[in-house]
Amino acid sequence: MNKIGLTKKLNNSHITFFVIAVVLFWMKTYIAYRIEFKLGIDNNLQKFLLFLNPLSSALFFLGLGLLFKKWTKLVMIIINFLMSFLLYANIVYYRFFNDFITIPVLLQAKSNGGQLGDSAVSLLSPTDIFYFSDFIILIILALTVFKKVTVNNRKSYKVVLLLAITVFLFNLGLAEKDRPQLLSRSFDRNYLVKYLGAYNFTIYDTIQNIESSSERALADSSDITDVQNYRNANYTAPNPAYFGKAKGMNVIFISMESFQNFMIDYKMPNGQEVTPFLNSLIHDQNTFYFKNFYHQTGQGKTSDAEFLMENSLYPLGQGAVFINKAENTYQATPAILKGYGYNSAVFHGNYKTFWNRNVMYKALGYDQFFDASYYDMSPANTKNYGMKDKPYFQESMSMLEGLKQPFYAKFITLSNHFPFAMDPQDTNFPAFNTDDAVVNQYFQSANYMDQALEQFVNALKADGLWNKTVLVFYGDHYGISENHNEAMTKVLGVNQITPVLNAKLQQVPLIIHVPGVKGGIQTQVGGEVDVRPTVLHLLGIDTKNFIEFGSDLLSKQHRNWALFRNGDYVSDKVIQINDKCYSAQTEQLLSSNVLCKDIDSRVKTELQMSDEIVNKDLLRFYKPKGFTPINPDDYNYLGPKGNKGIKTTPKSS
Ligand code: GP9
Ligand code: MN
Repeated sequence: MNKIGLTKKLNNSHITFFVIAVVLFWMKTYIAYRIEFKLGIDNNLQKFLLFLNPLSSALFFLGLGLLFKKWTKLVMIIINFLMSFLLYANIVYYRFFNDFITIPVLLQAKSNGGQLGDSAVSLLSPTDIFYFSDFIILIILALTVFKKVTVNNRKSYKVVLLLAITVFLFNLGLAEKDRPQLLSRSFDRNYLVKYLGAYNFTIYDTIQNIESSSERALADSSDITDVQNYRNANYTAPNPAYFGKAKGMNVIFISMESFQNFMIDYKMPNGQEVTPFLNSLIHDQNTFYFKNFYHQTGQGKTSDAEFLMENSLYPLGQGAVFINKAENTYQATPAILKGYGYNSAVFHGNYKTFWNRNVMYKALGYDQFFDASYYDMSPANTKNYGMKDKPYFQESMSMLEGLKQPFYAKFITLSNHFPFAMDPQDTNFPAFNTDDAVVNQYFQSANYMDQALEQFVNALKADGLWNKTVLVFYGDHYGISENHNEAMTKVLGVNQITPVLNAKLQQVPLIIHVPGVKGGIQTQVGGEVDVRPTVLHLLGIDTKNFIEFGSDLLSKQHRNWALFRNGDYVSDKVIQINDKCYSAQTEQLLSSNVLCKDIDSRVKTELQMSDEIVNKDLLRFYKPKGFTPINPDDYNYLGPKGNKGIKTTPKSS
C-alpha cells in the first residue's frame, strides 16, 4: 500500500476513531482531575500516575466497541457517554461531599433522592458541558469524517485488550511502589482515585460491596471473640465523681447541623458574636464543654453521627450504616435505656425515609419517630432539607411534653445545612465578607440556629423539664469543606490552612448540661464514639457489658485521642495525618513516625473491628447481660394519622 493509501485508510478506519476517542477521553478526565479534585499529589510519581491512570480504563472500555462489527462507533459513543456521566456524577458529588461516589451512595440516592433541593442546583455550572465535549465531538465525527466507515473487522480488539491490561498492570505496579497495600487498606478513597483513577475505583468499589454482603453470610459466633477481648482490655471505668449523678433524669440529644467548633466564641469583624446563646451556655456552672472534641463521620453525615453517638461503633468507610446495614442487630442507647424504664423518641423535620431512618430507628429501639408528617411543612416553615429550626422546636414542644418520663429524646436540627442560604425574613445577622457565598452564609444560618436553640431551652425552662433533663448538644460534622479553604483563611485570620489546622477544623462542639452537677471547660481529646459511655455512666449505667469502642470522656482513664474515619487521628500529644506524624504541641511535622505508632495501631484495629461488627452483623451473636434484644418488627412509625408511632404490642419477650 502506498503512503497516501495508508493515510487514507487510517483516516477512515475504526481504529482511528477509537484512538481519537481514547485520547479525548483521557485528556478530559485528566483535566477534570486537576480542576475538580483535591487529591493531595505529593511527588512526581504521583503526578505521572494521575496523568496515566485514565488510559487503561479508556482503552479497555472504549475498546469494547471494537468487538462489534457494524455498531462500533455507536457503541463507543454510548460507552463514552456512560463513562462521562460517571465522571460528572463524581465531580458534582465531590463538590459537595469532598468524596467520590460509591455503590452504597448510589443505593442511598434511592431513599434520599429528590430532596437535595437547593444544594444540588448550586453545585452545577454551565461550563460543566466541557465534561461531555468529547461525547459531542465523537458524534460529529461519526456523522461526518467517519460516516463512510461501516464494517469493522474486529481484529484489533485483542491487541487493544492486551494493551489495556499492560497499561493497568504498569500503573498498579508503580502505585504499589509508592503506596504499598493500596488495595487492602482503603480507608481513604482519595488514594484509590489518585493512583488508579475514578473509573477503576468504581470497579474496585463494586467488587468490595459484593464481598461485604457475602461476609455476613459467612460469619459465625466465634468472630466476635477477638472484639470482646479487645473491648475488655480497653474498657475505661467510670469516674466515681460523676457515675450516676444524673440517674433517672430525662435525656435530650440535639444534633446541631454542620456546626463546627470554631464558631463558638467567634466574633464577626464588627465584634458581634455568632452564637451568643451557646457561648453563654458553655459557661453555665452545670455545663461540660468539650473543646477538643471531633466528629468521626463518613459518607453517612448526620446519620453517621447518630450512629456513633448511640452505638459507640464507627460508621462505615463507604456509604451509610443507616442505609446499608439497617437490618443488622444493634444494642443502641434507646434499647439499653428501655431496660431502665425509659421511653424514647426522635424529632426530625424531614421525611422518615431520609437516611432510611424509619428502618434504622426500629433496629435502634426508638419507640416513637416524629418526622415531617407531624409538622406543618408549609413553605414559610421549610427551607432546603425541611423544617426551619425555630418552628421545628416550637412545634416539637407539645409532642415532647406528651412523652412519658423518663424519656430519651433526640432532636435533629436542619437550618444550618449547606449551602446555608437563609430566607431574608429569617435573619438580620450580617453575612461574612469573603468571596465565597457558602462561607459567608454559614454565619447567618449558625446564628439562626443559635437563636432557635435558645428558644428551645427557654421553653424547657418554662415547662419544668430543664432541671430534670441532661442535655447533650453536638455538632454532627463539618459544614465548611476543604473546598472553601481560601475563604476560611480570611475567617480564621491565617495565611494557609495547614494539614494540622484542617484536622482541627474537624472539631465540633460537645456540650453536656447536667442539672446539679458542676461542669467546666474540658480539654481532653475525644470523638463522637465516646459520648455513649460518657452519658450512660452519668446515668449510672455501666457500659462494661456492651461492645463499644468509645472511652468515657469523664473517666480518669480516658484515652485522650480521637480517630477519623480515614485512619488519621488526633491525640493530646501527636496528630497523624496522611501517615505523617505531627507534634500536637508545636504542630510541626516530626522527623519520624515513632511517636505515632502506638495509637496508629489501635486506630487500625478499631476501624477494622468495627467494620467487621457492622459488615458481618456480629452483634447478633452477642447477648449483653441484662439486655433485652430489640425486635424491629415490634415498632411502627405510622405517623399522626396512624397509631401515633406508638409501639405495637410486642410479639416477643
Ligand atoms: C436530613 C439531614 C441531612 O435528614 O439529616 O443532613 P446531612 O446528612 O446531609 O448532613
Ligand atoms: Mn448533617
